[in-house]
Amino acid sequence: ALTRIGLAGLAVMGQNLALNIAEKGFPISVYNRTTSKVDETVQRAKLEGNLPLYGFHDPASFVNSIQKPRVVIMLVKAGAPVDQTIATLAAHLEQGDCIVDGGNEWYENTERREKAMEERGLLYLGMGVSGGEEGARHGPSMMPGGSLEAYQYIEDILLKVSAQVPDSGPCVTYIGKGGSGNFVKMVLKSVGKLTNGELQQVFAEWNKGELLSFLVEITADIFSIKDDQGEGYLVDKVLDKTGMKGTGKWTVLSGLKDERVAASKIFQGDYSSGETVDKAQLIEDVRKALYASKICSYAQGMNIIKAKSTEKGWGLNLGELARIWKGGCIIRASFLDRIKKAYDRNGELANLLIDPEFAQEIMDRQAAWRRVVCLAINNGVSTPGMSASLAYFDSYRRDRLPANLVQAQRDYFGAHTYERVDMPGSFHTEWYKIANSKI
Ligand code: 2AM
Repeated sequence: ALTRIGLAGLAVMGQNLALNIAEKGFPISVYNRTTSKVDETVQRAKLEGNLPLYGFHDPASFVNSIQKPRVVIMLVKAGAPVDQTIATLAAHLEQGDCIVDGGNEWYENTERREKAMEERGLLYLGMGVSGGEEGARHGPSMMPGGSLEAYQYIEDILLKVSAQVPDSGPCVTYIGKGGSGNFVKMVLKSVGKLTNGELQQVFAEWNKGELLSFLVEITADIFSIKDDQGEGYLVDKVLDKTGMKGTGKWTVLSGLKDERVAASKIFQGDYSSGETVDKAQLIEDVRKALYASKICSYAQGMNIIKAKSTEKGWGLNLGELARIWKGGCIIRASFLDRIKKAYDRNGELANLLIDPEFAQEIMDRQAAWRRVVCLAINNGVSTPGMSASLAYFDSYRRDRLPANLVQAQRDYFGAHTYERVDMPGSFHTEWYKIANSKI
């Protein structure tokens, strides 16, 4: 008998997603360039409950084992490997068949491939999958974009395979046309002298309220784990160097461990301000500051997506995105419900910050937020997230910014012209001549 769907690319994510699909009752064919991984996956399917998963060592018999119209999900390395895998598969696919890229692909590559596939009579989806290997195996958040027809072929599978959140439903929705699925996925991050035990309690307590989220929950857990190789807590033994799987490749300062160690010797000194700090007040302030900062980072993330959606005409539904992120992915948080409601109230909301409920929450927390950032600055502690969020808020709420000076400078050095606050039109001034003729 033919299988319902195929999956090519059996590294960790691919294996787990294939097993998840099989476990939900959809017979699946699997293939990988290196055939030992095919056998490994077949073995796992046996051990994990005789799941309906069938392995193939060559692309032709793999493709021919799938019922028509055929759907193949690819989970291979982004970039050239995806093009190579498409070429291998497409040689055996027929009109109306469909390829789904479930990797973290750059959205413009997805758009290019979708067009190329369309010319060959094939359908294409670029599907962001969030939740790591655990999510892939037991329920990820899935963001499929591209051909709506292709989405409809596999909607029944995706609805069952994705994370299931009570009251919110399965964490999947058709995102929009083109590369929108991959784009949306991409957008998807000592003063108080608290002990690890106290920190564990603080985070556990926070997780009961408005900050309830996966990241706050796991942080509490982390502060409770003792080191099994020696004295003390494990978290203090973990090297402070940010690792990356390749999901985000931008340079971050925390990666430059050796340089930081050298700089710390040059800038030695006592950075403590000597202020007396009330621990209970500080904990309460940090909780509020964290919440306000979170609103700002979600506002910015949503606006990046919104701007691209407008540019590309994708017509994305931001409230739906908040809903499907409630399970599977690391940003899952009760807070996402509130974001969904804000967009349900007003689908054209210019910025989350000005939704009446979020605006009030920011107002109620800004004094605490400013106290925390000031305290950190006074003590030489860097708080990049909280202070950048505060700077964003303080810029966004201003009706006039010092950008007038930048415009004047641009007109001075490059005659780029400027507009005026009091009359329409484009103006240029001979700043240099006027300034120097006065001397
Ligand atoms: P492999 O096991 O044969 O290396 C993650 O690296 C996944 O992408 C693996 O399944 C890997 O297959 C696959 N992959 C990487 N480059 C590939 C390529 N050029 N063609 C096919 N699959 C590739």
